[in-house]
Amino acid sequence: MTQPDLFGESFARDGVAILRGFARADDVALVAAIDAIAAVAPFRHMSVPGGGRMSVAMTNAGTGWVADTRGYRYSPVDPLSGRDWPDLPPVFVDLAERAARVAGFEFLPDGCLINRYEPGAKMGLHQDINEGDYSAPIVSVSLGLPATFQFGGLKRSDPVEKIGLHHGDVVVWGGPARKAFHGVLTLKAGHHAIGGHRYNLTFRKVL
Ligand code: MD6
Ligand code: FE
Repeated sequence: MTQPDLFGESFARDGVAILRGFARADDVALVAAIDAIAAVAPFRHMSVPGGGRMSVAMTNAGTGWVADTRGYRYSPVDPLSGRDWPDLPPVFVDLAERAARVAGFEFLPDGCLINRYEPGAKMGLHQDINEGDYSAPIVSVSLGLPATFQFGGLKRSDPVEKIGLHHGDVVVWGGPARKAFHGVLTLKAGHHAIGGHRYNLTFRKVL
């Protein structure tokens, strides 16, 4: 899939569809839903097995992804409160289903990891390999400040390609790309109507 786009970049990778601006029409409702989730399950900087803390602040809806010094896993419960993560809001599920359908996937997510990047935050190269079903794609929604996403290969040492992700862009990622290494470069400071940060929603089918 080669997609010339609004920003003059094109990107082609089997299993990856970039839907430019797909979530823009729902941005106000999406941010309101993020705020409602964060009021119950606040953003926090999780610890990682190496002993550090992630620069990206995270929370979840549905089945949640958690990190601590013991490792990475999914949990129905927010370890901060001991209660279930907030439910996936309908505006989230509807967007993820529609984006997946446009990209050719039948997809009903059961979890959403919500990442908040303040300027200076980044996410190192990683694979998403804690889910139960790799036939399901991941749907990834970017809101707010733009970021540079890195797509690599199936080995950490494979070369990476950079792509700009802007407010409202949705990436649907599955099939042969499902276990590709990827990361996000350090977020640059800037101004955006939703605030001086970037949100990323990654929808998964965990169970
Ligand atoms: C981010 N996204 O965009 C981090 N993972 O902030 C991810 O780690 C990611 O966007 C799997 C599939 C799509 C993604
Ligand atoms: Fe990821």
